[in-house]
Amino acid sequence: MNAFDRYRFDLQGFIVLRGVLDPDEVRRAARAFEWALEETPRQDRHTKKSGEIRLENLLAWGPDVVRLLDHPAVIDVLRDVVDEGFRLDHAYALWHPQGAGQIGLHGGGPTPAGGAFYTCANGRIRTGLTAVGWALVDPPPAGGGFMVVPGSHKAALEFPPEDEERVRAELAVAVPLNAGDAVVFTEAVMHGALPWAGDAPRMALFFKYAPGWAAWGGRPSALLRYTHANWHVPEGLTKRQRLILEPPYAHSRAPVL
Ligand SMILES: O=C(O)CCC(=O)C(=O)O
Repeated sequence: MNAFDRYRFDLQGFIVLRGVLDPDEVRRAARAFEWALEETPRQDRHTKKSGEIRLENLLAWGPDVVRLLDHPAVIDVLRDVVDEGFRLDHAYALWHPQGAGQIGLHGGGPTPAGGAFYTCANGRIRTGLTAVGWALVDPPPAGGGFMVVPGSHKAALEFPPEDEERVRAELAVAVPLNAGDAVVFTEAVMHGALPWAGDAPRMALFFKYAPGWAAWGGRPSALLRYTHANWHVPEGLTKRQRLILEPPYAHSRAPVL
């Protein structure tokens, strides 16, 4: 990251990377998503009343999605804000028809939730669980998708839960992401999502990373995080991708180059 982007991430708790994927790369990733919607067995499709479908076996979707795991644009940011030896903790995809996808504000404040810490000392940012959200569909004019309270990862006071409506109306900002954009955010920043207000369903992919020595999820490795019948490690991963999928440990952890 350049100095400006590092400053921006520290100040706001997130950064939007515009146009990382070109239209053809977006089309191919969206096709893989559609394939997964068809092929994922019912017991592995997490469907909500709102119509939201959440799928978790992204690494089985083929090269057009697997390559996002260590896309050079996000590696650059993750090395700077998480750790040089970061790892994938878990990953999932969200499909939202019109009206679905609202997520209440969470994170922020002086008490980091679980492994979502944030520090910046001696010029070095360190974050715990850190998300990369990829948009495969343009945002509808009426809005929907990621929202954030910029700077809230450094809040010194607790969030007043009875004022969630006010925080949302006065402090949260919607972050419209075009197809091919990625947002990188620390899970320590207060964030959530607005209901999707478009005819074309939202398709978003989330890869969540942790320092190499840490696990946020309840399983020791991203490969095991969502163990189920059809989970498998795809053939043909690069050495770097395998490194990012290694379980958490500190001693002699190799940097992700
Ligand atoms: O749907 C979104 O964009 C927000 C996702 C979210 O809240 C999270 O990843 O913790």
